Amino acid sequence: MKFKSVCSYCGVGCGFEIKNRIKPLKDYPANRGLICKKGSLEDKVVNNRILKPLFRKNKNEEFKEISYEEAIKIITDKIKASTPEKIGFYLSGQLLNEDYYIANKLGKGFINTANVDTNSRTCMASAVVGYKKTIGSDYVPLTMEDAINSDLYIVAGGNIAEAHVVFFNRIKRAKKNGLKVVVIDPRFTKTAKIADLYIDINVGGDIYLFLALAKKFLDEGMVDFEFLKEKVNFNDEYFEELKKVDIDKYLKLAGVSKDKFEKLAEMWRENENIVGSWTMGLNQSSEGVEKNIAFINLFILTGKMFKDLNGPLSLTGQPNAMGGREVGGLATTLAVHLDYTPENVKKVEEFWKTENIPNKPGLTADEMVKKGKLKVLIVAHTDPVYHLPNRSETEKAFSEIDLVVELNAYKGSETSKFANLIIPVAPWGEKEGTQTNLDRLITLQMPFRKKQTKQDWEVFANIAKALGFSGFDFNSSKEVFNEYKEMTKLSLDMNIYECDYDKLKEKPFRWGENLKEALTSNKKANLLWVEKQNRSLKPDSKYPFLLITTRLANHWHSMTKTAQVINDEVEFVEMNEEDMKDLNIKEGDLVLIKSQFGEVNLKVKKSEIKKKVVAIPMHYRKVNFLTNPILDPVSKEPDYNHTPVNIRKI
Ligand SMILES: Nc1nc2c(c(=O)[nH]1)N[C@H]1C(S)=C(S)[C@@H](COP(=O)(O)OP(=O)(O)OC[C@H]3O[C@@H](n4cnc5c(=O)[nH]c(N)nc54)[C@H](O)[C@@H]3O)O[C@H]1N2
Ligand SMILES: Nc1nc2c(c(=O)[nH]1)N[C@H]1C(S)=C(S)[C@@H](COP(=O)(O)OP(=O)(O)OC[C@H]3O[C@@H](n4cnc5c(=O)[nH]c(N)nc54)[C@H](O)[C@@H]3O)O[C@H]1N2
Ligand code: SF4
Ligand SMILES: [Mo]
Repeated sequence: MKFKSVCSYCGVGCGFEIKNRIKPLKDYPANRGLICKKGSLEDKVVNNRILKPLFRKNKNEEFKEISYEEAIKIITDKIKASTPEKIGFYLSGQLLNEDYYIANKLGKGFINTANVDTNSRTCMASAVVGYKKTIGSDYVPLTMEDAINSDLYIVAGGNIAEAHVVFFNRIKRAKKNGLKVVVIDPRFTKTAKIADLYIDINVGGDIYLFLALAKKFLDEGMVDFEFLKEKVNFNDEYFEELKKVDIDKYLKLAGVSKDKFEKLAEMWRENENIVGSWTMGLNQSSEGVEKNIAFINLFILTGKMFKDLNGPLSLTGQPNAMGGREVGGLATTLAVHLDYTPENVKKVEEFWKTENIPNKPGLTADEMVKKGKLKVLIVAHTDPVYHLPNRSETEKAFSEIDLVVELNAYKGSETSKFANLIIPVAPWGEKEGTQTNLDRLITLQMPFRKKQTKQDWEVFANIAKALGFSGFDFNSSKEVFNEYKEMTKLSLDMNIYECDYDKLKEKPFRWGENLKEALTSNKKANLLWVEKQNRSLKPDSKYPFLLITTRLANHWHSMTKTAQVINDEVEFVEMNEEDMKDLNIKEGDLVLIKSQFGEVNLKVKKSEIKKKVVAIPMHYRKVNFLTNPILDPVSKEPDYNHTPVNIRKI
């Protein structure tokens, strides 16, 4: 028998047919018959499944197998003995919408804790704030197809060749039909190799470059004032500030040559349809929100917004990062794109038939773990001990939480070392439900193996029922989805209620197809002045290099599954040739990399990377022993790409 399903790795969301092996679907909008190596090996059986709940009272004891009922009782007893603000849910952009919906309903709606956040905080939070501030809603206003069919595609701080492989291959194909590509990155990445213009920016130089470009637009009459008058809220102050920008000075600070800058401006002038994308190079920063706004402003200023083939297309990384945002899985949202206002709280209470929903946002991921003084933390489909910055501090915080519960399908996460209770759940291939890819396409994962354990939402529903809450009696993922879609009627922008679950088996559903304007109160976008900030740590004589962390095409984050089927090396640090010479280092030499937070040893790999910048794959599980704890003050996204380090040959 043949099955249709969708890849559970990245945000591209490729459609598959599964018979004896995985085959990409030709008519699927996200991949049009293409697939990458990770996706094609996704059905390989990996042998590290967890199948029985494991418990230990103290974190230094051995785990013992217990029954599922006992596990649920341990959780509910502890929840009853705690106050809501001491309870946290740490969710993931890899959970399905149904899992997210039930966890959010249980946490915010019934346990009444606002501390329900997700690993998307470390990933897309800056883009969420950027979109909300500029276009009034966390709504990605265009699609991958727009980028493919545009004239000029700009990628700033993203490496689609490794992180969105199938999309990259479609962009590469589109180049044959005339698409021009610009890449802005401190590393000459695989994406940069196909670029018509590669801009080797300094780490953290983006805001300088974007402001210099905005000033150039003003100087050269490229600002579309008609569009601004009609579609944008702006004031003179923005232009007064912009006039003060000294282009030459800013380019120097950005590390960008005048030639490259002129070429970029010329390409912007000469191309009608322009799409710009960004990922972690802009988001994971202490000024992630400002970087997002400065980039989006370029499209607003030139009127390249709210029309086909134009605009700022943030690329989400995880398969359901968008769905998590839609359901309301971030601590800063209540549910279905509704923020915490008294009216929204009331609406949601009525919908869920509950009361006492908190009236303000909860703690965000890193804060919840490190400042929340939590008694209970439930972690699902993510590995925060591995992925949060400043690992020593993370470990200390985890060891102080009374009951750490981990829902995982596989053994051996870093978080499991600090868990008291591990509950097995069904992974991709065994479970069923929906996810939203990076361009609003709701897709359906279908099982093709026998389910061996419950899936995530069932565990959350069982906890809810054991606590005596009503509204959790669901028999299938479809029933959960149907309640969720009904709830989207409360949101102002999402027409997910029009999506039919059964039809998803044949065809995905794209919400928001007809939205072609800002979602602010007067339907106009906001042009906001932002400047370069001074929040990150700076290199000095003790720590003279800047560390950034990156991804590789064939591995997925902590490599739970990919390390079992793919051998690509992840234990290396990329360095520039001149820096290697200065330190008398050869390729393959072992070096000690030290930051003020920790140290690791790795082999050196020669790379075309900006001088005094080094890069380590984030798949290397110890990478966050090095990274700094600074967060963007608004999005609370970590500054993963800005840690001063020292390098010494050993
Ligand atoms: N194969 C694979 N694909 C994945 C993932 C995976 O684990 N493996 N994970 C998924 C997830 S969750 C995510 S979030 C995405 C991430 O997707 P990407 O963000 O594209 O992946 P990274 O490799 O982290 O790339 C960040 C890029 O930003 C550059 N950079 C660093 N600092 C700066 C800066 O200050 N300015 C600029 N302009 N650039 C900078 C880095 O050199 C790097 O090339 O990938 C998704 N896809
Ligand atoms: N230094 C540095 N740190 C980073 C980043 C970076 O670029 N640099 N990127 C950040 C970003 S963007 C992200 S998205 C995070 C990613 O970091 P994580 O989310 O921590 O990484 P994963 O390895 O994807 O973790 C997924 C976990 O879910 C488990 N799992 C698999 N299937 C299921 C299932 O069906 N149900 C459940 N409950 N569990 C399952 C897997 O075994 C694994 O333990 O890392 C962040 N941390
Ligand atoms: S590009 Fe992303 S969604 Fe597509 S097969 Fe590869 S990992 Fe899966
Ligand atoms: Mo991510």
